[in-house]
Amino acid sequence: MAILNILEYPDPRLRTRAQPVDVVDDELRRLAADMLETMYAAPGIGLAATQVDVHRRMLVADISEEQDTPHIFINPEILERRGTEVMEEGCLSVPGFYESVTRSEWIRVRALNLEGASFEMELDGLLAVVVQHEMDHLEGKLFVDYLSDLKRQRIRKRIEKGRRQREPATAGVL
Ligand code: K1U
Ligand code: ZN
Repeated sequence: MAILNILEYPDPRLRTRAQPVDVVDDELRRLAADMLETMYAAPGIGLAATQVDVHRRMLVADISEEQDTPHIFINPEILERRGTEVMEEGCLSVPGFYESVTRSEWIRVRALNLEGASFEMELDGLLAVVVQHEMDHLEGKLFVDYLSDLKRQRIRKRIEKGRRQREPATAGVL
């Protein structure tokens, strides 16, 4: 297994719409294992393939404290949704920022599992929020898109400033 690089906002590759998975094969199963390892190491409670620069419709999630209840959704679709709730969200691609986002409170999702079999699952609470957040990633959408332009610009500037400070000073070396 491997820990994959997570793209950071405002990387334009995060805006790519992921393509449906045609075949669930060993390569996809390896990617799912690598995504779970990457999510657990981060640490995070969800990860979409888009965030590791693979533009296929797959997401992983695990909200358990013990990191022992992984969920994998391939080609996920929301069949039904009910209610709304506001929850504070974070994102491994927008590190260090947490903001309130309104999502559906309850969803019924259909997806494929790692054997390529279709399943349906009813979700509520944090897992429903995480799955909706990850499904947005597969559409090239980020939680910062729900914020005001001002808030989004502030977050973008702080992330870019942090990146500049972490980068080695190469200016003037040539
Ligand atoms: O970047 C991502 O998509 C992962 C993201 C998922 C998420 C969290 C909260 C609300 C909606 C979606 C994260 O995992 S951010 C990190 C985080 O929330 C967390 C990390 C460790 C323990 C508990 C939470
Ligand atoms: Zn995210």
